[in-house]
Amino acid sequence: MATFEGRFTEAASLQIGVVVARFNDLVTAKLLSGCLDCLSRHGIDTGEASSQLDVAWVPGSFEIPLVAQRMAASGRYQVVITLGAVIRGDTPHFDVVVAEVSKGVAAVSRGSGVPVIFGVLTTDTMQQALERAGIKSNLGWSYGMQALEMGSLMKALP
Ligand code: INI
Repeated sequence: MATFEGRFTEAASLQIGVVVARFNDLVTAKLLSGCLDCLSRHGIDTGEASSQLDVAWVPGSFEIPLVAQRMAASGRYQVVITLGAVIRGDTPHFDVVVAEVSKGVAAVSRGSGVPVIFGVLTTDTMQQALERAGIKSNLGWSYGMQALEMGSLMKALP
């Protein structure tokens, strides 16, 4: 029997692409900074001149799957992280955007074979989103951990 697990100590061998939505950037910029903090403290070079990490900004979460697909298909990245914040407010647009981004990210991941981390917050209020982006904890950090784990696991699997 073989058991496969991702490690958090293989950052040196990972190239990571991040797609982040500008919509609700009060939230998404905080998710990005939590995510980069996690990656940096695990050994990923997150500096301006880094050749290990690229960040692509898109207008909103609806556009995330297209750019994640381009990154995954490039062959350059072992893992792609998506970051967004869809806040219900009073608009039915919420359901459309959430359905498209969630299904789209899953389809990109399965279709490309590259793990794509789903870091899109879906909340009823801005307050709830901010709580998940740093006021209470920063889920951006968790998405960074999940990226390291999946990048490592996919390398380990036959
Ligand atoms: N995009 C988001 O990332 N979050 C939202 O809450 C949101 N709402 O509520 O409308 C949102 N809309 C924009 C959408 O993602 C696209 O950028 C836009 O429709 C253009 O295609």
